[in-house]
Amino acid sequence: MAFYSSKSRNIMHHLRPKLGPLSIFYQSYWIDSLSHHRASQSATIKNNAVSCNRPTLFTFWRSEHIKAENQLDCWQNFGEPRVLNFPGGMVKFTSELDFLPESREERIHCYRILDENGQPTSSNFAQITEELAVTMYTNMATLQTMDTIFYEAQRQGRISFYVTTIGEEAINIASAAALQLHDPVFPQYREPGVLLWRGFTLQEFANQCFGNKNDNCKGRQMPAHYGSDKHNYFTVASTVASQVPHAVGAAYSLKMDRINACSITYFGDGGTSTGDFHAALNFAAVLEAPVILFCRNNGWAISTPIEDQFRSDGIVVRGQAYGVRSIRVDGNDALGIYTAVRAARQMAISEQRPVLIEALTYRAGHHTTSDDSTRYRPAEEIEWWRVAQDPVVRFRKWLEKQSWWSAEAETELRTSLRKQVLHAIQVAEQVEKPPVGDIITDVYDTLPSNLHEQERTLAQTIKRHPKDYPPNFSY
Ligand SMILES: Cc1ncc(C[n+]2csc(CCOP(=O)(O)OP(=O)(O)O)c2C)c(N)n1
Ligand SMILES: [Mg+2]
Repeated sequence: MAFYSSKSRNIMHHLRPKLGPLSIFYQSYWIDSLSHHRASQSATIKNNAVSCNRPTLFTFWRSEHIKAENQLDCWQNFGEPRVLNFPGGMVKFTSELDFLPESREERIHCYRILDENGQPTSSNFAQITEELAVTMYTNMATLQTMDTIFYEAQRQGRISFYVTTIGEEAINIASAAALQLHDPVFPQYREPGVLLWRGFTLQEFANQCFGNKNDNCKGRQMPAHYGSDKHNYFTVASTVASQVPHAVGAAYSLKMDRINACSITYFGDGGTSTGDFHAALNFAAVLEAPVILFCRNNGWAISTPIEDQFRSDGIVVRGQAYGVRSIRVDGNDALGIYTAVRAARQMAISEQRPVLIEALTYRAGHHTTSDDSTRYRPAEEIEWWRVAQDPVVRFRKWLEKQSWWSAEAETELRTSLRKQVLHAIQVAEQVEKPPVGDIITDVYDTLPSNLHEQERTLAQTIKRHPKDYPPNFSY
């Protein structure tokens, strides 16, 4: 700081006699441009076009700071300086002892198109064709059916674990619909709908949950920890938010290779309490990485409510704190989410910048099958969100208003989906488990000796205690 001030003073000392009254002009220019920047800093979506007439307050190039002419306004007129030319841009001085308040007077607004009755509240959304809208709806219904039946299968002891997306179907499907297959996805664990949208079949989901020999993870992951190279969907790692820095790194790599794509990562409100989230956000901002940081703020991190998680106005304000363009959307409005993610993708790629989306929603199911959420939250609260705010019903109402969907189509779809999911489970259950030896393949070219030793011990244990292992458990 002292260095910058003394450097500025020296330059000014040499230049002031040459510039005379011009120096006053420079100062008022800077002050005007500061207030202009503040007024125009929000990015808006109007008439389906993204409008971001927004020079940033922050100057990117440090060298701007030491350009001689920029120093003039700091120390002119033989009086007190009115602005400080500091790395990052001009800073106005003030004699007001004003602490920034901990929050704004009004909470950040939430972008929403469809109200609870599926009625559009404005025409400010991306137009979608009947075909796309119906495909989105059938995918949301598929996800719902898969959740219901897989959950029951866990309760019957047929699979060991499951995670539902109940209440977050719109987030899953509408965001996926706004992306392209070549946009890599870094999921937390409550976004299987993105993979479903990309073509992962019900059979593949079932194979993974049963960990059978057709499971593309070879039975080496917990159920519901899907991943698929083919679908550009990185494998779920349920260490929350550990995937966020990976997504930023991948986005930076896309940028370096000049690939016309962005990466996307999903994480929960709880995930934002990790160091990984903050480090990733800052890296994304500084590297100008084309990444969409999608936060599903569903009110709960297992039994921890958001009031015990943070005191900021949700997550959206944190984006701005790190210099990342951000928006808050209604997580139960498929049209709103689709529009916001499409716009975010366009900005991320064309402007090479990160965008943060906070979707307000509610985890209407238990955290996982290992949880009973009625132990820590009122049943009426769950019911209100599950029924009155159901994103699938809301979207269906809109489809019906468009005459794109009917009661008959609904009955037919639901009957067919139930059959398909049950069939996938029955098939997956019959398929034998992968060979135990697979547990140590695919990592090393040449197996290290300690793994050889563990392999031998495991084989002996299975031989000694055959009853503790399934009959078709082959080595
Ligand atoms: C780094 C880390 N810390 C703690 C956990 C234990 N844990 C598993 S899920 C979870 C809650 C995450 O909540 P949130 O990010 O809001 O996602 P949600 O489950 O609500 O979708 C926690 C704390 C974990 N898996 N990883
Ligand atoms: Mg949560």
